[in-house]
Amino acid sequence: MTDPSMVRFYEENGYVLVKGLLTKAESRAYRDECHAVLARLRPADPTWGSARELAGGPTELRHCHDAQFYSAAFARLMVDPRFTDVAAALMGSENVQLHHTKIFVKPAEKGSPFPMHQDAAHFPHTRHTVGAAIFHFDDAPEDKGCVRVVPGSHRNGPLPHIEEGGWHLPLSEWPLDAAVPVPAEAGDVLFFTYLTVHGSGINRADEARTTLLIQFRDPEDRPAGDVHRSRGQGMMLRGFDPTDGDARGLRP
Ligand SMILES: O=C(O)CCC(=O)C(=O)O
Repeated sequence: MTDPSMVRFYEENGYVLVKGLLTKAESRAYRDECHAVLARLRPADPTWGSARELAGGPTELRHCHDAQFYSAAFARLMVDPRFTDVAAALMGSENVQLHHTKIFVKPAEKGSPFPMHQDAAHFPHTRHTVGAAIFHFDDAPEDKGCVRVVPGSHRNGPLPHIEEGGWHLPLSEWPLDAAVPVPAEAGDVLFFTYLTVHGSGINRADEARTTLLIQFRDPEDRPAGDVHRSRGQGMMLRGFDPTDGDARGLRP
């Protein structure tokens, strides 16, 4: 799955879309699992305050943090070498450690957008190895609110974010429309660095957009602050942790 051109593209642009990492049948099964998990949970809408401003009307988002605690299917996916080998190659590390996971479902016709931001503003680290992998379990064309990126933006380092309305970049300086859409098909996985400026549009289509996001890091990268702790954080997805995780307060 990994080849040098993929790594070069990621280093240069801060993201890469890996086509067909999962089969269509696997994607369908994971999509069903996401919807089944959400159906068992109390509905919670994590739509950012500023997303409402972008949408100009009410939108909705369904989510579940730490998906692997709700279904073993996601625990298996997190350690699948098709994913972890790519994550390792892109980070340039043999070892891949979990930061957190989340399911997002953008409901049909009214799925919430995400204003442009860097994930680094939400959970800063000292070595900036943190990356995201968005698994697409159904097709995500532009009208379904696919992810949009600013290629090369990771090279400018962390940018100041506005706290109010969800920790994002100023809406007028970073319009969603100016970012490059990355439409994806079921089974594709979008990898991007936590410094890559990204966001996503409204789902206006007649089908939900269903994704799982896995945030990962090199275990030798340290959080710059005690923020955004999640269940299972620090779990090794590939290789081993060469540091003293206990000393870093990873044990609850
Ligand atoms: O799933 C999306 O559309 C974007 C999610 C995102 O930007 C995030 O969780 O940081």
